[in-house]
Amino acid sequence: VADQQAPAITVDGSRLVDRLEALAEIGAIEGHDGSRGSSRLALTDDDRRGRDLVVAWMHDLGLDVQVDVLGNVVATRAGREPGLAPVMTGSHIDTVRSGGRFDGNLGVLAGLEVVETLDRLGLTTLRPLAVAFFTNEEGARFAPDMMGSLVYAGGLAVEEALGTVGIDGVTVGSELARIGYQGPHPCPGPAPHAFVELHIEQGPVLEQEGATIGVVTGVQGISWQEITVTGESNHAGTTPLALRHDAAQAAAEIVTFLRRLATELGGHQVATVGRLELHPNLVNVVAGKAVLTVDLRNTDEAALQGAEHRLEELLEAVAEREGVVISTRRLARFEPVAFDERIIDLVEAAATGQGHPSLRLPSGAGHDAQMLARLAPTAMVFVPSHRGISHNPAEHTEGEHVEAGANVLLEVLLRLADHEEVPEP
Ligand code: HGY
Ligand code: MN
Ligand code: MN
Repeated sequence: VADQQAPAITVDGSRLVDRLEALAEIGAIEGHDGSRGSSRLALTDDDRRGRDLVVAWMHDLGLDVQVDVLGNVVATRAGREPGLAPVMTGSHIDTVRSGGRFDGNLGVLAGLEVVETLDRLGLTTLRPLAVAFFTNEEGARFAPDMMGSLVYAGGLAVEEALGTVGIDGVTVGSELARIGYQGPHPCPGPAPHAFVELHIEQGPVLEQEGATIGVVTGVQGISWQEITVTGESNHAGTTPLALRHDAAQAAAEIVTFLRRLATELGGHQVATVGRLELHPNLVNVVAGKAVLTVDLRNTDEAALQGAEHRLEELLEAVAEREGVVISTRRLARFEPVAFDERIIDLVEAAATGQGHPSLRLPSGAGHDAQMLARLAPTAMVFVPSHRGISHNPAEHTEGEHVEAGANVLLEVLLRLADHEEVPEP
């Protein structure tokens, strides 16, 4: 009898969507348009509740769950050859304050769905499979972003990470202990054989191009800094313009300069002022102080450095003109990362073989894969974000795209864990 083509192994998309909805209920928030998202800032009680739910699912699936000193959680499914390094997948389950239901969560829960699918079919891969979620991927409360995976990959010392003070004045270490997730396992963590992360695109490209699967080639460079402008508070009514040292005026010039700079540089250059605080923040007082954050990104490292330099020059000019003192504090700096060509090809082949239109593209957002790429051959699978919206309760990905992404992830993980050898880095 001819060798029958084994029916393709597929995930249970509705079970995956159900888990996404259940996790989204923790720290649930409502957008102005009635959409529902989640707010689970890293190491808050809502993050703890989200962690507890996902860890319970990991235990239900019989996985060996390990928590490390930064609260990274790695759940491992035994392979036929236990001594082999696992093929790892995963992402994050912390969110920004205005988070959606898919950012990060999809990658972690799709990993659990892959495990449950293999269990249902009684399949055991040659290599162990690991599903991870990393601490504080967002970096919104404690900078830098991808903190947990950065420490896991050996890019940031444990003590430095634990001592990081958040925007609310508490440290990572104290919050990690408070929520009960300071585990025993050391960082840097063991290098996996390979790492593949499923994530929503969070941008408009796949939807605009009619592609279901994004074959991610790499992640762009990220530069975060906090800028403090110190002027002089004064009376809004009596102070002549020429005598003002107005921190709000200086901050506004920085914000408008950055939009002009990104427009001028073009390409993938983007610039964002996400946080802006004035002091004393009162209607009749010239602002004596402003604290703002700048997020610069580009796929090209030289162009990103150029943008940083242009900003430095602007800050000097504004300080001179307005008679204010401007200081900066580095919050994060990651160079662009290129993913592993072999795994990129595996992702593309799986998408094509499953009949999904795919597109190669760089990631505009930072991801844990950006850090794991320091340890092992790494790549990512994207699925479309409706209208490219993310970091917003309106973030949405169609159920069929969730399922397609998980099926591509399943096939790539099986090839890495069973058939295809990926050359050691
Ligand atoms: O900032 C980022 O790109 C990611 O959402 N942490
Ligand atoms: Mn994310
Ligand atoms: Mn995010």
